[in-house]
Amino acid sequence: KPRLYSGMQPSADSLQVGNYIGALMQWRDLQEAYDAYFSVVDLHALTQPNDPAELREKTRRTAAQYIAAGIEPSKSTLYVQSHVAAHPELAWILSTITGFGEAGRMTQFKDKSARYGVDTTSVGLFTYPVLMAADILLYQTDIVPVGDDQKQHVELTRDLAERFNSRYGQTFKVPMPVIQQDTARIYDLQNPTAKMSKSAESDAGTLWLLDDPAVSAKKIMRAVTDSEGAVHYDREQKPGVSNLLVIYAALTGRQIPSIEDEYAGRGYGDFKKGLAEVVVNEFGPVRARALELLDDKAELDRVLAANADRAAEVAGRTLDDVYDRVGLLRRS
Ligand code: AQP
Repeated sequence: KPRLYSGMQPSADSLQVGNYIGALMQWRDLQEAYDAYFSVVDLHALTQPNDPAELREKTRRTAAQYIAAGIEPSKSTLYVQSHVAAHPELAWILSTITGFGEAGRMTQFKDKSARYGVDTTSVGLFTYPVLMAADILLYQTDIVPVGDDQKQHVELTRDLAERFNSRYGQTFKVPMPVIQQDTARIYDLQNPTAKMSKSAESDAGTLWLLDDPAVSAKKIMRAVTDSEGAVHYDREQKPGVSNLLVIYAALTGRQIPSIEDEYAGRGYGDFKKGLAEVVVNEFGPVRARALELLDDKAELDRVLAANADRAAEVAGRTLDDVYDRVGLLRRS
């Protein structure tokens, strides 16, 4: 089977609906046809300020939500990035073939460092894309499903793989990004032109997977719409209603026109009630399963350890090859 690699940062207690629709639903489908590696990228999360105890908890919670959403740890390799030491080890080697200017051109770094200011921007944030390249290349990955905000990082990964291969001989597979469609992009319920995001700090605009169902329903009923009163899709003129339609369609597997037809001549109240029901039905079981998994932390940790062993074996083979090729004297 071809290989797939993807991951998420444990940057909040709960994942949000954008993570579910934009990533987890696809991962769940793709794990059938691919030898899939899904990582909780905790080393990446260290590029933001973190409380240590909270980061540990968020890491477990993120893993539990992967499983609750249908990623099967017996089918896919679902592990915590820091459990496999080869990630930062390969990142170091790759950093020695990455240009300073090349890394400086990454738009995510430019955006975030502009936001934080130069004194609070870490070197870790600067080298984040190199660690991401290591994540992907360690597994001889064929495809990397990501949002379009990550496309540039996958391009860098490809450049680094090609550079290394041409300098030291064929070592890495050059991976392909698989960019999610625009219709899989979910926006903030209160500010429907901004991407829904774990770190947006807009609680009323974010549908959390682990929200109490009554809370999710209330957030949907209060979602920003417009004064037209007609349920139809128009991203430009009606971003709020369009966003709700996209969520509805994604969670039910229905086409948007069929949902528009169902709610033709009915108000937003009815439509939102319908969507609230869909959301509660979808996430109720996911939430229950995640909480159940989190009730038995020892078992969850055992599953993660076994998966990390599997990942470490594959990653270790690539790292060994790399160390040989660059000329490091191997310990006998
Ligand atoms: N709103 C979204 N719509 C569709 N897909 C989304 N993803 C994230 N938000 C949406 C996809 O989820 C995966 C994990 O990405 P992430 O960990 O960067 O998610 P985030 O919620 O955006 O988290 P942060 O911590 O707030 O990250 P930054 O700081 O990067 O914005 C990806 O596949 C992503 O496409």
